[in-house]
Amino acid sequence: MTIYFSDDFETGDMSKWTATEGTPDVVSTISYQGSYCCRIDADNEGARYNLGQTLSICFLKANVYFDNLLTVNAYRTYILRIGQDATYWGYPLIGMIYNNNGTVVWGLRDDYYNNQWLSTVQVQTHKWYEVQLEYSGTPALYVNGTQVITGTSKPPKCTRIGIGGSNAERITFYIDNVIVSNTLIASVYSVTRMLTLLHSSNQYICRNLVSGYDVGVVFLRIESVPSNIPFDLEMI
Ligand SMILES: [Ca+2]
Ligand SMILES: [Ca+2]
Repeated sequence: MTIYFSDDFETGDMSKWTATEGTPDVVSTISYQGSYCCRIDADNEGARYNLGQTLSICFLKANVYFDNLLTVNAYRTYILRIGQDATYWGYPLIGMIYNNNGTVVWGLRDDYYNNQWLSTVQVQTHKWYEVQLEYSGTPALYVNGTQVITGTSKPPKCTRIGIGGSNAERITFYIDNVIVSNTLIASVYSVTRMLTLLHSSNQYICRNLVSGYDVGVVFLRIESVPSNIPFDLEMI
């Protein structure tokens, strides 16, 4: 696995990003991990990072928390962006939330070809989500380790990633633990579920431990089942 970029915002600022857009701020009032995360609460607010290369495949993962949700039908808020930023917003592939006739759901949007695809998975306030956006032959969005929607088109190039963006209703949300990789990044939800199962049944052999990874049979010695993540697995 190659990690192209990560930010847990524990620097207390947005200094890891190539550029900020609007005025995203780093706050200590809430975080998924550590003391800090990024707060976005305005339209066209976020940040972007120049990968310094053109990728054919890319995965962008982050933890996201919503203070409030979209109340107006057909309004959308961008959370994660992958693509080219030749222009201001760069017509990226977007992981978003969308008000679909009163129900706020997770969705995927290709700004370049003006396509969008909506899942049926509802979004809730006041809980941390793990969201992952896949730029590949089949673009996809994953929420808490489960693929919720796929797309059929994508921007021609992947050179930059971003958080935030279009947010005309100006909802407030928080982002922590941004990571960009060349492979699907393991979901802590899959691992946590498996560890709980293993712990309760005292079984230490499992298949396909991590969603998206075909690891075959692995043997684990579980030192503990922590209430928070990340945690270490020791191969024996
Ligand atoms: Ca943090
Ligand atoms: Ca702001």
